[in-house]
Amino acid sequence: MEFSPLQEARYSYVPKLPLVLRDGIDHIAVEAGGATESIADHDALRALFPSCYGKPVLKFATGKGSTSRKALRLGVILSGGQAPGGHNVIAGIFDGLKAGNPDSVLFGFKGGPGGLVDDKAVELDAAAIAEYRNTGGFDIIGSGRTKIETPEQFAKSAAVARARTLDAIVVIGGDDSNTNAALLAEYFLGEGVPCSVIGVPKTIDGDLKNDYIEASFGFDTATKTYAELIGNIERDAASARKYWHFIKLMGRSASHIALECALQCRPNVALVSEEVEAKGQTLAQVTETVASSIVARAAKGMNFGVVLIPEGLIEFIPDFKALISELNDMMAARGDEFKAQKDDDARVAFVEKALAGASAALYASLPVDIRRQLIMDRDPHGNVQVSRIDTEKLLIAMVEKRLSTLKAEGKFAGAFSALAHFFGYEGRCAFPSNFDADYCYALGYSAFVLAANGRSGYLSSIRNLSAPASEWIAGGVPLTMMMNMERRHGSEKPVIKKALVELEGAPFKAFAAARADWAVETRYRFPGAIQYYGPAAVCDRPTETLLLERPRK
Ligand code: FBP
Repeated sequence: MEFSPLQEARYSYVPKLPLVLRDGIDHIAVEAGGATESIADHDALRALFPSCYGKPVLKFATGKGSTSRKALRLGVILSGGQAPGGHNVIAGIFDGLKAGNPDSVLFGFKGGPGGLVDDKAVELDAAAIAEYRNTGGFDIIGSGRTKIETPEQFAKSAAVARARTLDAIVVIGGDDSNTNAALLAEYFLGEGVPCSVIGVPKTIDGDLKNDYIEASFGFDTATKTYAELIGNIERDAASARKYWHFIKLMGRSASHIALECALQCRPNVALVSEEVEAKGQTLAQVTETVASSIVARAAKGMNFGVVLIPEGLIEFIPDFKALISELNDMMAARGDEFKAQKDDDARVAFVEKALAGASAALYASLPVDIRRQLIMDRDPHGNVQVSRIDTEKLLIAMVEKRLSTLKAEGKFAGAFSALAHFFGYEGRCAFPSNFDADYCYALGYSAFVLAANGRSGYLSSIRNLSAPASEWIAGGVPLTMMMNMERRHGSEKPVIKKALVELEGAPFKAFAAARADWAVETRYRFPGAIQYYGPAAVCDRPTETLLLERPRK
């Protein structure tokens, strides 16, 4: 394979570690805090996690180390959607492992958690790792969305851990995958399987965060990639002055990506699903937000603009949410009948008959493509695959309708020509930014230290991220500490709580303070491409979200 010049150059990039991880593993002391509690539902979670519940938060400090120097056997799994930096997590684990003992072995389970259940693994050696250092993608071992949930799957995972005499398994994943990691850790402890389970916080969506996890990896690179593209489109819009660009941005549930891109690029409109839900806005009201910017700008002779739409929007619009939950229930209850329909048209007709009341009316009012997209397969965790629903086109159709009414009423005299875009997959496998390259390598190294200290049921944690890497704080957070009980598929389940955009948080407040001006004027900001070489102020700068949420003291 021929490498691009950037790929060649990135192979020799040396990720920056926090100082505490630089002095060698004999000098890493593991400091433990007091007993912890879950964020809610203490009794239920204590009962479900008798071995893991209440463990202390761990912090690594420079001092007398306790990390084992014995040869270890570790397994690693990439789980869920790709996020830039996954390869560096594996490189960090590998380098830590080999620094501990050159005879240690790292296995990569192929294709996600399913690779553990089916024992599909490959040994990762120095040559294999070298080819993937500082590159995007998850292709070193592949990823998957299998959920380990049945007793058979747990038993098979335990048998694999035993047969391979694994000391630890590191699960690199988002909230659902790390919930799975917590269950696996508990199962292993309960069954006496001598194998730790450690998680690593991954997801471009940015919704796996809390007091101890400041950011999930991949969010930095993905948002910078989208922001570059949005900035370029803004320039084009302001040059051509004839198009409104409707840009849907990935992020299955939370709007962190859309909000971060808005802070970086200052578009005319950016919708935030969490606000839509909090205000109980209908689709018509959301349409009005966009239409009013178009009307105001047209009055100033600007028939162009940029609108950012979070991928998960429709699930936050109350009437849509009700429709989706009725669809889920109906598809679960009458799944066989539904699947027996001969084609898409028949399935749509079947659903139209099966629904009732307001949901039936809403479903029938939607463009046929959207009706089809809403009944596509759910993912293994039961989520609607929102990245496959053309919300941006739905919104364009709604806005067009509204503008023609306003035109007829003499309230809009401008022109409206819209283009639809969806940015998602473009950002998930980009070369990790310096921030993500460093952060991921440190997360991996830290996961190794946790494993080599025999800790289980922890999420690798690197904090103080708005400071330079040398000042980052490494350690581990008990997975149960981030959990609560939520209703899933009709019953109460323990899950890691998803972090949605907080309307009282600094990023949203900064956006809300400026958006009225952006809606009418042209205040575009052009972030440009990710820079890997050059001044730290340009190359190592974290996201606006992180800088606003964790201002440097
Ligand atoms: P994770 O939560 O697994 O990190 O995945 C996030 C995501 O990229 C979402 O933003 C998107 O909705 C979804 O994955 C797309 O899933 P798929 O890769 O299966 O198309």
